Amino acid sequence: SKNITIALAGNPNSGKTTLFNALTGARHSVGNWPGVTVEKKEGMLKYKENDIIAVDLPGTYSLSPYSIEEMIARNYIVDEAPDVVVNIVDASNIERNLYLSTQLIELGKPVIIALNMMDVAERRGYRIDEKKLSEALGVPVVPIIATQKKGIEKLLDTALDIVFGKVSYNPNQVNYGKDLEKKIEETIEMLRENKKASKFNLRWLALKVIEEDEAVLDLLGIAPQLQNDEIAATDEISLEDDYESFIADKKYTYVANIISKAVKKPKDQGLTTS
Ligand code: GDP
Ligand code: K
Ligand code: MG
Repeated sequence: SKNITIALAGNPNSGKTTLFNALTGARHSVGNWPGVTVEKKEGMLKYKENDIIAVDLPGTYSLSPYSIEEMIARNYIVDEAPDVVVNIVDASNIERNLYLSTQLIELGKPVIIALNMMDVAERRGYRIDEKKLSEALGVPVVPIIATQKKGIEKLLDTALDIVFGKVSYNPNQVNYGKDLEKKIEETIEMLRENKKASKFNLRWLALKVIEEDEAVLDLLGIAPQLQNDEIAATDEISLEDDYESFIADKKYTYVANIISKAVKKPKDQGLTTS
């Protein structure tokens, strides 16, 4: 048995709080995140002899440095190092939700996708191949219906499998193309010399340095590198782009490609009544 911390992350209205309540029942406390008036919910449960702490992170569409909620979510994951990040994905809105998933996976902590609202997705005629989705992302995917407490045990068993090393965790990474991948490699090499970088996932950190993410540059004590001058030098990245939007576009393309393989959408989407 073990003490295990599970962070619940996902888009607003994906069902995080419903899942949190299903997991923890009345055994939870509500407070604020330090220094801000954003609600923090933390709860306890016992599962198969393990003491599990569940933390309901603020709902976000992204993990940029521009919003307090997004900073809280990402700082919690990178600084507090939960054993598992459960990413609640609204199956009825899957393409939009998976954009955040790609960002959560890049943080480097183990991610499990809890594919929620399966009832809604089915009613709307979506057919989601969970196995293909899991293979494409390289992370476990567990379908759930949080309001009916369906799939919760499977979700917890999957979390335990990861924590106890019964399944290996080898996520797939977004491929940003030859030019940017080379720059990521170079940036990682540069970061190996930075003591403050050592406790973070270097690929994630490198992407943030390239995006000139202010919070990460501050944290590492390095200046922006006038990246835009170098953009012109590559074939794949056009002058109008900045790295941040280039990287976001690549994530959207990656997600769209996964959706085309793993999800069948209803043909008459515009005509559904739900
Ligand atoms: P949060 O913003 O991520 O915390 O989302 P909530 O837990 O507040 O859920 C948003 C809404 O979706 C609420 O009305 C829930 O009752 C509903 N909901 C959550 N999970 C499910 C589900 O699996 N199926 C259905 N039909 N509704 C759900
Ligand atoms: K909400
Ligand atoms: Mg909530």
